[in-house]
Amino acid sequence: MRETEVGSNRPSGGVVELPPSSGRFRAGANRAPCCKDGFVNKALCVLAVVAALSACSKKTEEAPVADAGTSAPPATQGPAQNAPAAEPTEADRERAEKQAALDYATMEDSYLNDPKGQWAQSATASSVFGETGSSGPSDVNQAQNMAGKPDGREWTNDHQDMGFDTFEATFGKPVHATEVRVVFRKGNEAVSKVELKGVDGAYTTVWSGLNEDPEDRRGSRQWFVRKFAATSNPVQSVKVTIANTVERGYKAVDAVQLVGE
Ligand SMILES: [Ca+2]
Repeated sequence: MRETEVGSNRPSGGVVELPPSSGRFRAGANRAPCCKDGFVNKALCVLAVVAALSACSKKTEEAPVADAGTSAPPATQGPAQNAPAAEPTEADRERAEKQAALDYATMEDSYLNDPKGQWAQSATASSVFGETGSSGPSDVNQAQNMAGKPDGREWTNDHQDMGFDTFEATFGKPVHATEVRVVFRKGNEAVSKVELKGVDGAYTTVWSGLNEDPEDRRGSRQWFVRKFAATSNPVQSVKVTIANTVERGYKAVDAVQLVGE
């Protein structure tokens, strides 16, 4: 604080006498009669000191920081890594959807034309939609619709959220199997077990548990795929178990593929 500022803000009539070491006020030039003798004068003198100090303090609080503008970093120089990422445009989203569809087509084509893959020759199931009704199941829901390559004709089970269902697909050529692929239209999340039936009639479980495959929304079909080490014995059939309550609603399967040689 500069000395001249204190003097200009001193209350009218206030007179101050500070020790010489202070150097903050021009005490000598402002010496007043109130500081000469007597209790009243001393009291007035104390009040004057308090008033002067108060004015000085207020002045200090109000005084702007002289170098604030030069030492503080500019507000525009914040860390670049905190800047929010730009929102994708409509064109970006459309391109991403097309790319996903292309990826799906490439994946599906590799399955459909796999030289080591074969489609089921026949199929049976534990239930068929409509079998508990008075007119029985319709042909459009029969298990045999799972035979052959994907064609839009499906087997549909008769339970939405109760118990388990199974279906078994049999293949024309027994192979040392390495992979099973099942084409669902819906219900693939409910698959809970995959067994292989050898030519000797024995079943071997190659996978069981909770299906945690992410939902594939890129195409019209859901491919449930499980890979495993080549079986030592030739495989003739694939048995798949579905836990109906895991994914509620009727399940619809189009085709079953066995991979091996
Ligand atoms: Ca079919």
